Amino acid sequence: MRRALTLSLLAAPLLAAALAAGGQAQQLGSDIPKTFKPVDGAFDFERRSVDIPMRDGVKLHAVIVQRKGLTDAPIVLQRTPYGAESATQRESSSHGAMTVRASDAMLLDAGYIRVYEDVRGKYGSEGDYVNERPLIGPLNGTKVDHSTDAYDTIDWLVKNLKNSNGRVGIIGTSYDGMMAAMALVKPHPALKASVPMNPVINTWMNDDDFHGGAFRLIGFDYYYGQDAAKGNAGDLWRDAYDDYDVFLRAGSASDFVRSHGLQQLPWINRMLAHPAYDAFWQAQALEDILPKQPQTVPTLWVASQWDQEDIYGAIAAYRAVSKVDPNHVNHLVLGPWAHGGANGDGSTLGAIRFDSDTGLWFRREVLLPFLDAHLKGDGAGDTLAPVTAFQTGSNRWQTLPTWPLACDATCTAPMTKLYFAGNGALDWNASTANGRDSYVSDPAKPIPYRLRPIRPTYATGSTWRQWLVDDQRPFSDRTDVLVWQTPALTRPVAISGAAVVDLLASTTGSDGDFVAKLIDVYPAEYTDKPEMGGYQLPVAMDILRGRYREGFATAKPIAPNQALRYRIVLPHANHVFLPGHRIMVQVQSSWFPLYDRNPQTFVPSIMNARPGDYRKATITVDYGGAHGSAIELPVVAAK
Ligand code: PG9
Repeated sequence: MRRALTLSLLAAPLLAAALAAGGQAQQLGSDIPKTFKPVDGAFDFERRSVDIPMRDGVKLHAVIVQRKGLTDAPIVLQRTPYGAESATQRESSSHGAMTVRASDAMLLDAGYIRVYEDVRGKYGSEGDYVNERPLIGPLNGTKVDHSTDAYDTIDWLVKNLKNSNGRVGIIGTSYDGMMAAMALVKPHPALKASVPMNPVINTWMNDDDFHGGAFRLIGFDYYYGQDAAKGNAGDLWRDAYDDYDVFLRAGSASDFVRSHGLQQLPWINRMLAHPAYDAFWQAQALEDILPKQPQTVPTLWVASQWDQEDIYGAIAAYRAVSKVDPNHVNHLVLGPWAHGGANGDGSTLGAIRFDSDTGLWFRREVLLPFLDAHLKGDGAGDTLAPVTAFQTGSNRWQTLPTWPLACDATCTAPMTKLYFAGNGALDWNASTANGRDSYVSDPAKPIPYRLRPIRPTYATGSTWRQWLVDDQRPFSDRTDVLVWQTPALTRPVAISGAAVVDLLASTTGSDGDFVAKLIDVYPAEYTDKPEMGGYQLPVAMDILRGRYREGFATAKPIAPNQALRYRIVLPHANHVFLPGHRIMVQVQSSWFPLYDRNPQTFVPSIMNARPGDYRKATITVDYGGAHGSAIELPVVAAK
């Protein structure tokens, strides 16, 4: 080593002398070849990118992945605003299954041609991106929408993929699930199956952006990432570690928007301009649009019981299309998952265990047989029950003839009531003694929706996806949270459907929010998992903005100090409260910063509330007698 160094030190002056005497310096080219031809002959898959022309001349970018040597193969399409190229670049591998996420690997292995397409205007696709582009109609005067784009894409695929069998399915989760739902509006004849998973069906009505009329502040991160760039704009800046501090400092939703320059994003302005469920939102409601025509494409609607983003859409759409389904081609799956949980390992969610990998079971036993029946065969092999639902608590799958199994908020028959009573009791019988409980709701100290510090939704290490199963104990002993609970149950109580918390309540303010939680309280000592002793598992929770208690289309002030009814319809659940457990209800008036604070003083738009509008209010909940506050439960026989 030392010898080589000595030689090169000796050689350097000689080389310099030779160059000075007129010798030629070596010319350098680029180390980067003009093209690099990958050596992929041994790969077990083929991948190529194409640009597919739409009826208006715009080209949409798509990536096609398939096992090598496939013939007569069905196609599964996914239309996405999140990047078709990256969806197929999970690992750099010679094995196709490694390049896509696990749930897609199953489809590649099963001999499907997988196609991922960027929706118009995003990533590699031309055209204008319109967030949740409304279908052609009053809100869309162009000649294109996601239904026509799906149609044109399918048309191109069956004509150009020579190894296809001409049968196409469409699948997707969340936004991509909405794409799978929109493809059902005037579907292409080659579309033989659709799988909308946790689809956005109505972003105002309890999907991503509003719940019960309360506005979700956490959406700003999503829209910045999605709308501030054609690809992904990255993360919205913060000035504190804890989002509770970030949003409390900012003020109202529109204050936050201005402080971050988000008024440059048209969709955000549209949300701020339409706080109520007005014609703008009503005209986009897919649960109203889809049933306008008979539904003939076999569809598997996939819902998650603890979906922190789109908890409403799949069940609402399934129920709506079931009314126009002459051939019974619609199916529903309800699993014990968070948003998108069906695509991954479904053994646990937060601290909750399900005794098996429910995601894998769904994909193997439901999804694949469903797709095989309709895309490899003519549908005759579809033996799926109308509804496949996981019963949480007992931790087993059930096949059901319909959903909801019990009567629920939309039935005329009564549900089973558990009445609020004195001393924080919940009673199957209406108590004769009237009573009332109160708390002070202070917008200067809103109740955090989960334990602080609250990290931005999409931050690295964020546990946002499991917040709907967070232990509710830290909230039950706050003075601004009211709690009612049963004694330990002596028999199982099973529910299938949407419970309703029916409050008879008054406020000293002229507006206010009501958050209601249906909770399964674990026994104080729990042998299976000691650390779960006393855990307060939220089975279903939601919020109602008081100004909409008579209807979502128009905001109305609340008459102060008058006992009025507030019906908080909770998300659907298929759950059994086991013997030894208790049923609990919690009521409170803020859930921050998931939802913007209600100033508790009526203002035309809470989006624009000014600092002086936010005032303390005393909330009083009345109980006693048959018409006092209660929770209505969709009780079914516990098997
Ligand atoms: N739930 C996501 C979404 C947010 C906002 C609008 C549309 C969709 C998603 O995961 O796609």
